[in-house]
Amino acid sequence: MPEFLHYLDDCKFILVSNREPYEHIRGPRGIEVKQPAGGLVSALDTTMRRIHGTWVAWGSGSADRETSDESGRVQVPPGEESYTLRRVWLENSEVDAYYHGFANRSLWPLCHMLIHHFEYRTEYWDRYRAVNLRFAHAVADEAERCTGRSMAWIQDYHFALVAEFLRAMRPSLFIHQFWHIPFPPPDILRLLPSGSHEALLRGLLGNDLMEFQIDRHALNFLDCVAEFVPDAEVDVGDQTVRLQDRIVQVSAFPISIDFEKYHQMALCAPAERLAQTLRGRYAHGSRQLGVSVDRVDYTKGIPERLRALELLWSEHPEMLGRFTFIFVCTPSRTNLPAYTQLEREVGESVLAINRRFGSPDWTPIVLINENVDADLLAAVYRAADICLVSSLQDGMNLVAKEFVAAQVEERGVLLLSRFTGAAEEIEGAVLINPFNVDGFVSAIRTALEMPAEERRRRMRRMRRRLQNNTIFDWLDAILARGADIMAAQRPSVDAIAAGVKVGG
Ligand code: ADQ
Repeated sequence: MPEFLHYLDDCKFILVSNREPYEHIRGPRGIEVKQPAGGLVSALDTTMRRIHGTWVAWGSGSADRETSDESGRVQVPPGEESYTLRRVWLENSEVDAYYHGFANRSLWPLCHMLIHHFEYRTEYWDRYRAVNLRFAHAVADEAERCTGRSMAWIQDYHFALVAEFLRAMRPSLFIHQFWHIPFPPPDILRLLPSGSHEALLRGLLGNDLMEFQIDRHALNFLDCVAEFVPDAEVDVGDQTVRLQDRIVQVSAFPISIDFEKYHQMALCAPAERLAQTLRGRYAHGSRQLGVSVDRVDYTKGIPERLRALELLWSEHPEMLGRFTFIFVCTPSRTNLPAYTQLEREVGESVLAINRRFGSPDWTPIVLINENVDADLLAAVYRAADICLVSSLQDGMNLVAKEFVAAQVEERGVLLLSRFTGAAEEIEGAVLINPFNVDGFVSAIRTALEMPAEERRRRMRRMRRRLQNNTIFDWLDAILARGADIMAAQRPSVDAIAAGVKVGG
């Protein structure tokens, strides 16, 4: 892991995300601490422990209030206390309108260009603004507590308006934001009621640096700014926006995973034993093993994947019994009807496929409907011969990268939707268009029939790429770029601090 402290010099680092890294929960045995699963939280937590920054997040745990001080602050991790977690309190009605509402019913489908799922309510937008303002106040307060310049790093689409609010409160703060999901072109963003698409863009232009997964998303953002923010000057070649007297830089930084961790988890003896057991059970003889892993989400192309499998087995009966598919599919966002309905549909389709094609010695699809620990996932990835990622749109898709990192025997073929950020970054996968079911079916056949040597060649190429582009390289690139821009801004920031108008 690279050392990040030197980028920050004497400046305080404030991270902002919707989810908190530690939740205090009241359980039968008293208060317990829970760390949410996920590679991103764990990589950011490791970094925060080293740089002793402050993490501002929604205090969502049932015992969060009683474990924090009157400003919502608590030292974490428990027992180590190396950085500050500053919790922001939200009422249930605010979570409904800001998080389940504007973030997940409006922005999420819009950014993924799945507009039939797009819903907008004035209340969603009003609450989103109010919650973003509250987060901005919390960050400004944290920045106030230190003498030097601070750097605020905002995560994701829950906080499109925070940077602009913050800039008005603390003009000298360095603010940047990583947008984890795609950014839509102007014709899609204009579905937001007039006024709110411009407000959203102005919110993001409060940043000094806007970070996207891939260039295409950055270019969509620049196109939207050119179209909807009349006083902004966009330079597409330089990827900058001039707004009033400020320059906003826009860039792509493809996120990744902790490659070494996944590699080691897949390599260890228990994972090897489990992979053998799985192969013995589901892929004996010439039978192969397929895998897919996702949250149940309409962006992930799950019905499209099931349709392709159904068509494969109905149109090519010689493929019956040739492979078993492990479908790891965790329910998510279960308070939104679109998600519960999809979960029901997935369960029903799997049952129907298994009834139609299964035989006494073969179950075509094994559905695992729950959250699976990362070390178990690593063993499943290791055991597989093919992995299907069929997102209709996806910012990056970390499952694709985890599969590659866990393929220690270099046997597996990655079938990857061309609409994922990962498809634009790594070479060696078999690319698919999930909307083209016949193409999808023939790609599955190609993968199943691919000779071992070609599989190895492709997998090696992808592994080499990911080994040198881990989540820590991603963090390093972002912080290095932030530090460069901060250094270049120093004279004008000093002038702001001194109350002098630059060039005046
Ligand atoms: P997600 O939409 O959640 O992330 P993805 O990038 O695939 O999508 O990450 C999912 C993570 O959850 C992976 O680490 C995976 O292992 C884990 N996961 C999924 N199902 C699981 C299960 N059943 N059990 C255990 N773990 C499971 C958003 C964007 C992506 C972007 C990431 C990071 O939508 O495009 O890649 O953020 O920026």
